[in-house]
Amino acid sequence: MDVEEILEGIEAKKRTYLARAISLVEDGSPLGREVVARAFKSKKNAKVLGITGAPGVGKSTLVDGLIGKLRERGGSVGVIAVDPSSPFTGGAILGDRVRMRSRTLDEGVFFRSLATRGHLGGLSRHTAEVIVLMDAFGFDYIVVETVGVGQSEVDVMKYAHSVVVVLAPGLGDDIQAIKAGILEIGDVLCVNKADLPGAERTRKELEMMLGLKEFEGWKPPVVETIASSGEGLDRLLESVLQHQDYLVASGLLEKKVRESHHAVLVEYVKRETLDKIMEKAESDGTLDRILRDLVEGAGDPESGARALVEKYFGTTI
Ligand SMILES: Nc1nc2c(ncn2[C@@H]2O[C@H](COP(=O)(O)OP(=O)(O)OP(=O)(O)O)[C@@H](O)[C@H]2O)c(=O)[nH]1
Ligand SMILES: [Mg+2]
Repeated sequence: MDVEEILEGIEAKKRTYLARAISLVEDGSPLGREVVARAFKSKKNAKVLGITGAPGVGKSTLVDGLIGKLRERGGSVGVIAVDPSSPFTGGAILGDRVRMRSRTLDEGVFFRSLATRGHLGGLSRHTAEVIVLMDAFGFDYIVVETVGVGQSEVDVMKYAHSVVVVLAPGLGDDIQAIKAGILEIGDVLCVNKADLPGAERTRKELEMMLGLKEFEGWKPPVVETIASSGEGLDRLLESVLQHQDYLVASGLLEKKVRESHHAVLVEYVKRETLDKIMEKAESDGTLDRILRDLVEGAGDPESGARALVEKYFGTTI
């Protein structure tokens, strides 16, 4: 398969070509990179939603329910499930975590999971690239689900226009994680498992924390849901769509898009510089030599880094 054939397949909305392009991206193949670069130019402006939160709070169940609501409105949906903690792609663990129970036969829904394959930078970049491919394919909505509440989730959420942070009662760590900064990224806060004891308390804690913060323009609403029964899903979707409207009306969408391009650009520059330097230095033994010097006290990291940049770029930058 060549670039033209894959792009034509994607334009013609053939799912096998989209799947193939995503695999190429995951493999880091030059062909995949070329496809993404070309597909970028036929972007169609899908709405990108992010869903994040601690393991087991009900993200996948929520996504499944939201897909149902979006389908009722006639929208098509691409789903990307990102799992920074799992080294497996499509393996049993990830499969269980993210399986969309009822959507496998729906032509308007396309599901794909991405795992680390070793390095986190790659995962964030691959997510951005898969968003480009799904957008070129023409999905109305792209939903990105990430497991966990760490820095890599925050990185991935840069690509979403609206981010839903999901919590569930009884997970004390959740609130801690939020204090550590995840609140910064939530445009809508969802307290799922509202059928369980403690949901009320979690909601109140959130509202108290929100009350301590100042917001300009958009204050994240707190929405209670019971994803397993579908209760509250309409309100959740409504809040997300209101946020999208707000972004457009306030001109913030443009700023967000620009910021996400900036994040991707940084990832690409890293790949073109840092990743290449480290790969070369590792394969030709230079890294080994520099590290040995550091261990023996014969060198220092500053000079080592300069030597690496100079060696492979022929200049210090
Ligand atoms: N009681 C109750 N259980 C729920 C609710 N929503 C989801 N669950 C259950 O919680 C468990 C985890 O749900 P998932 O949707 O897989 O959660 P997740 O956040 O995607 O999990 P990870 O992908 O592993 O992080 C499942 O057994 C769900 O059936 C809810 O509203 N109430
Ligand atoms: Mg999940």
